[in-house]
Amino acid sequence: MFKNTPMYPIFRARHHGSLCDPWRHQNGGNANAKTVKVTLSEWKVRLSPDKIPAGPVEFEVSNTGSIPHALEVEGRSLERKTAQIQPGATATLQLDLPAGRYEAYCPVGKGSHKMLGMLDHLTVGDAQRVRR
Ligand SMILES: [Cu+2]
Repeated sequence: MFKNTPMYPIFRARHHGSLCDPWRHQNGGNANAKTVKVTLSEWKVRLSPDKIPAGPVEFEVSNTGSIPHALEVEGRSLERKTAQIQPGATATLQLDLPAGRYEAYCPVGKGSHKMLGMLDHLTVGDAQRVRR
Protein backbone atom coordinates (compact mmCIF):
# COMPACT_ATOMS: atom_id res chain seq x y z
CA MET A 1 0.00 0.00 0.00
CA PHE A 2 2.35 2.68 -1.19
CA LYS A 3 -0.32 5.10 -2.20
CA ASN A 4 1.54 8.28 -1.48
CA THR A 5 3.79 7.96 -4.51
CA PRO A 6 2.90 10.77 -6.90
CA MET A 7 1.91 8.98 -10.06
CA TYR A 8 0.92 11.98 -12.09
CA PRO A 9 3.71 14.45 -12.71
CA ILE A 10 1.26 16.83 -14.29
CA PHE A 11 1.57 20.33 -13.01
CA ARG A 12 -1.09 22.87 -13.59
CA ALA A 13 0.23 25.59 -15.84
CA ARG A 14 1.74 28.07 -13.44
CA HIS A 15 0.87 31.20 -15.32
CA HIS A 16 -2.73 30.11 -15.21
CA GLY A 17 -2.81 30.47 -11.48
CA SER A 18 -1.59 34.04 -11.16
CA LEU A 19 -5.02 35.62 -11.25
CA CYS A 20 -3.80 38.68 -9.37
CA ASP A 21 -2.77 40.14 -12.72
CA PRO A 22 -5.88 40.91 -14.78
CA TRP A 23 -5.87 40.95 -18.55
CA ARG A 24 -5.69 44.68 -18.79
CA HIS A 25 -2.28 44.85 -17.17
CA GLN A 26 -0.66 42.52 -19.62
CA ASN A 27 -0.01 44.80 -22.56
CA GLY A 28 3.22 46.00 -21.07
CA GLY A 29 5.06 48.01 -23.70
CA ASN A 30 2.25 48.98 -26.01
CA ALA A 31 -0.43 50.95 -24.21
CA ASN A 32 -2.46 51.31 -27.40
CA ALA A 33 -2.81 47.62 -28.05
CA LYS A 34 -6.29 46.28 -27.63
CA THR A 35 -6.64 43.00 -25.83
CA VAL A 36 -8.92 40.31 -27.14
CA LYS A 37 -9.54 37.39 -24.84
CA VAL A 38 -9.84 34.13 -26.71
CA THR A 39 -11.14 30.93 -25.21
CA LEU A 40 -10.56 27.64 -27.00
CA SER A 41 -12.50 24.51 -26.10
CA GLU A 42 -14.25 21.59 -27.77
CA TRP A 43 -15.52 22.79 -30.15
CA LYS A 44 -15.70 26.53 -29.83
CA VAL A 45 -13.64 29.67 -30.29
CA ARG A 46 -14.89 32.61 -28.24
CA LEU A 47 -13.59 36.13 -28.82
CA SER A 48 -14.18 38.88 -26.32
CA PRO A 49 -14.64 41.45 -27.69
CA ASP A 50 -15.16 40.43 -31.31
CA LYS A 51 -15.13 44.02 -32.62
CA ILE A 52 -12.04 46.19 -32.19
CA PRO A 53 -10.55 49.30 -33.78
CA ALA A 54 -7.81 48.92 -36.38
CA GLY A 55 -4.27 48.84 -35.02
CA PRO A 56 -2.21 46.76 -32.62
CA VAL A 57 -3.98 43.97 -30.85
CA GLU A 58 -2.91 41.30 -28.45
CA PHE A 59 -4.80 38.04 -28.35
CA GLU A 60 -4.73 36.38 -24.96
CA VAL A 61 -5.57 32.82 -25.79
CA SER A 62 -6.48 30.21 -23.20
CA ASN A 63 -7.25 26.60 -23.85
CA THR A 64 -10.02 25.61 -21.47
CA GLY A 65 -10.65 22.36 -23.29
CA SER A 66 -9.22 18.93 -22.65
CA ILE A 67 -7.08 18.47 -25.76
CA PRO A 68 -4.45 20.72 -27.44
CA HIS A 69 -5.74 23.58 -29.56
CA ALA A 70 -4.31 26.67 -31.24
CA LEU A 71 -5.52 29.96 -32.66
CA GLU A 72 -5.10 31.14 -36.21
CA VAL A 73 -6.18 34.58 -37.40
CA GLU A 74 -6.76 34.92 -41.11
CA GLY A 75 -8.00 37.66 -43.38
CA ARG A 76 -6.84 40.46 -45.65
CA SER A 77 -3.93 38.30 -46.89
CA LEU A 78 -2.72 37.89 -43.32
CA GLU A 79 -2.37 34.50 -41.69
CA ARG A 80 -0.83 34.11 -38.25
CA LYS A 81 -1.15 31.48 -35.60
CA THR A 82 -0.02 30.47 -32.14
CA ALA A 83 1.86 27.28 -31.42
CA GLN A 84 -0.24 24.45 -30.07
CA ILE A 85 -1.63 25.25 -26.64
CA GLN A 86 -1.94 22.44 -24.11
CA PRO A 87 -5.13 22.10 -22.04
CA GLY A 88 -5.11 24.64 -19.23
CA ALA A 89 -2.31 26.69 -20.78
CA THR A 90 -2.31 30.11 -22.40
CA ALA A 91 -0.54 31.83 -25.29
CA THR A 92 -0.45 35.30 -26.76
CA LEU A 93 -0.46 36.50 -30.34
CA GLN A 94 0.37 40.09 -31.21
CA LEU A 95 -0.81 41.50 -34.50
CA ASP A 96 -1.30 44.85 -36.16
CA LEU A 97 -4.59 44.57 -37.96
CA PRO A 98 -5.95 46.83 -40.69
CA ALA A 99 -9.73 47.23 -40.84
CA GLY A 100 -11.57 44.24 -42.18
CA ARG A 101 -13.19 41.01 -41.24
CA TYR A 102 -11.09 38.13 -40.02
CA GLU A 103 -11.57 34.50 -39.26
CA ALA A 104 -10.31 33.23 -35.93
CA TYR A 105 -10.16 29.47 -35.85
CA CYS A 106 -8.34 26.43 -34.58
CA PRO A 107 -5.88 25.04 -37.17
CA VAL A 108 -5.35 21.78 -35.27
CA GLY A 109 -6.42 18.55 -36.93
CA LYS A 110 -5.94 19.75 -40.51
CA GLY A 111 -9.16 21.71 -40.44
CA SER A 112 -11.22 19.18 -38.54
CA HIS A 113 -11.45 21.31 -35.38
CA LYS A 114 -12.57 24.24 -37.51
CA MET A 115 -15.23 22.11 -39.15
CA LEU A 116 -16.43 20.95 -35.76
CA GLY A 117 -17.18 24.56 -34.86
CA MET A 118 -13.90 26.10 -33.71
CA LEU A 119 -14.42 29.23 -35.74
CA ASP A 120 -15.38 32.77 -34.84
CA HIS A 121 -15.17 36.09 -36.63
CA LEU A 122 -13.37 39.28 -35.71
CA THR A 123 -14.44 42.65 -37.03
CA VAL A 124 -11.70 45.27 -37.12
CA GLY A 125 -12.39 48.94 -37.73
CA ASP A 126 -15.58 50.63 -38.79
CA ALA A 127 -18.23 47.99 -38.23
CA GLN A 128 -20.79 49.93 -40.22
CA ARG A 129 -18.85 49.37 -43.40
CA VAL A 130 -18.98 45.66 -42.94
CA ARG A 131 -21.79 43.88 -44.73
CA ARG A 132 -24.00 42.12 -42.27
CU1 LIG B 1 -8.73 22.77 -31.75
